[in-house]
Amino acid sequence: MKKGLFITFEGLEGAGKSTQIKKVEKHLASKGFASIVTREPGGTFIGDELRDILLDIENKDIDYKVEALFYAASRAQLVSKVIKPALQNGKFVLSDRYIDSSLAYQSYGRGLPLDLILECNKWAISDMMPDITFLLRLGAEEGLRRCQDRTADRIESESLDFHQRVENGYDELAQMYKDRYRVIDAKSDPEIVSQKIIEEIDKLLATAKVK
Ligand code: T5A
Repeated sequence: MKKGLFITFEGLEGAGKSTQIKKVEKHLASKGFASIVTREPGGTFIGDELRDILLDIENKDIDYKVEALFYAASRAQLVSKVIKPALQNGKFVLSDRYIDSSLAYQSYGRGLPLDLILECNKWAISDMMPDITFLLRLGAEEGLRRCQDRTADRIESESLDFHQRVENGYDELAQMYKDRYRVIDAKSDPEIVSQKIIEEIDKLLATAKVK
């Protein structure tokens, strides 16, 4: 069965994930590879409904367990309806956030047990892990500063302390999953960031012998 590559982008708010995904999509297209772009939470009808609930600033009293389960539910729907079929059709999937966001935000940020968040999400994604994960590394203060011109959603409006716990969480995850993670300094100009990401993707294409 044909199988495309599954590439995820992680990092704090304002790290530049969406900006970089557009560049990667273009690069892949220039090499003749078809890709789809997904974002989390959301990307399906059910997922978008959950996204509205999760990001609505009015829902301040949402229980952390419910928050974690809603993110996992949105992901389960996305994997079964969009990601899995696309990969099976030989497409590349570029996902703006995935399982690592739940590990970073719901475990390191909220303080929920890492093993439970991991297990529940592995079940949600039917063990469909990314081939490679780019962590766009940027300090929490800088990331929030980049987003200050727009209205903050429920997670973005959390304290700096929360965002710093998420930042540290990502650093730990990058150590834990060294083989899968590529840590990219996201402070530089978007073109420089993009060059580094594309170099890594080209290496992966060469080793994965994708045709
Ligand atoms: N969440 C999500 C969880 O808690 N658990 C989960 O399991 C999941 C999946 C999603 C929220 O949900 C949380 C995390 C999030 O808080 P969202 O709106 O989808 O909310 O938020 P983000 O994914 O964080 O999207 P952002 O738009 O905030 O960040 P991006 O995509 O990383 O940044 P981007 O590309 O939009 O750029 C932001 C700004 O910075 C500029 C851009 O022009 C833009 O203005 N920029 C740069 N400026 C200088 N230098 C660069 N290199 C730049 N790159 C981009």
